[in-house]
Amino acid sequence: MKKILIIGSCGQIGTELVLNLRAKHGDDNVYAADLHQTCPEKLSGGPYVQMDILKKEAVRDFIISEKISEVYLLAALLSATAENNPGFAWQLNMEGLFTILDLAKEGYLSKIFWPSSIAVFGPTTPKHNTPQLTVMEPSTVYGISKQAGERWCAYYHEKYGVDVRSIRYPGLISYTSLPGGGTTDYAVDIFYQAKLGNEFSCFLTENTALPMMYMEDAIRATLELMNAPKDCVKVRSSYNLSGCSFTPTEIAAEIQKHIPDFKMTCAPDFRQKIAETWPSSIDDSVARSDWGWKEKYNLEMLVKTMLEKVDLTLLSKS
Ligand code: NAD
Ligand code: AKB
Repeated sequence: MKKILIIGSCGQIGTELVLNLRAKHGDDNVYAADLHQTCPEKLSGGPYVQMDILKKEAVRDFIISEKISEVYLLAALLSATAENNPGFAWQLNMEGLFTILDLAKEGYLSKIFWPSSIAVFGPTTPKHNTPQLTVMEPSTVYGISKQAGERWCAYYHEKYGVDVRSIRYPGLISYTSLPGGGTTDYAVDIFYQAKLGNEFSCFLTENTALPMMYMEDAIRATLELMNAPKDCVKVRSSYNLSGCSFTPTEIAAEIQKHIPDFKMTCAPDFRQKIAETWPSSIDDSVARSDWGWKEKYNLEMLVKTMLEKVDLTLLSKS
């Protein structure tokens, strides 16, 4: 049985990824790790370890002594938070990646997953149907760290044969945990305010279209990529992946089909500038042909599911 470690497991992606991997590989074989001292209730069905990815020697000791064979490295500062602390964002987003890539290079790990983002693209990138290979001049520290990370992943694969796999996730929408400081977070926050019966103040302008994806699709894509035969994974930087793209006006209109009184106003802040540099839609034809990716959720399904599942008690726990 392989042993899997998810670093940054208490976050938006990690919470769901741990549960999915445990269902597949057995609770005891999937270790959740995060900065938090205590294990969140949702992850208490299997092993949990308090871990700081920046404590390199402790991370190495744990992975080697526990004979971990696969790592999903999720710990990072996201776009909005990173802009407020660029130096630390660069340190966190890069140093941890080298620690894990080096362990794989030395033969301790057989496979790594490391997520990239649509933030690797920038203002000079074609905005619509952004291709897999295109101009990439990111203008945020988060985007720069993801682009550099992609190049290092490709380098470690090419030079040292490291089996590292990656997806450029769009903005992810989920109900299990709250998002962690991104530019796409409005598309999660909107559901809580709609269910509370509040007017929603959106930090982007009405017509800012961004690529988004429902979490179930993102987790399925991650597992499909990780399970794909090595030869099918031809892109070792990171794969474009598309779910559905929409604007704040479009998601609000879809919510109004279920909650007719729902109202949204827009008060753009610094995140608007970030969003303007990102694509509005993504061409993921390479992921489709290399490992058979196909999304399931469109905007209509996403909104219906989120309105059913969003749990307002999460707000008081955060
Ligand atoms: P998140 O902010 O919700 O979770 C990150 C987790 O990492 C948190 O639980 C945090 O406590 C933990 N963490 C932070 N510093 C740590 C450290 N030093 N050591 C160990 N753990 C630490 O983020 P997320 O949304 O789950 O994103 C996970 C990854 O996916 C990130 O690399 C992010 O860039 C990428 N990504 C996310 C999205 C999205 O929409 N959620 C989109 C594109 C890419
Ligand atoms: C963010 O907005 O920072 C993330 C992302 C798209 O990487 N959701």
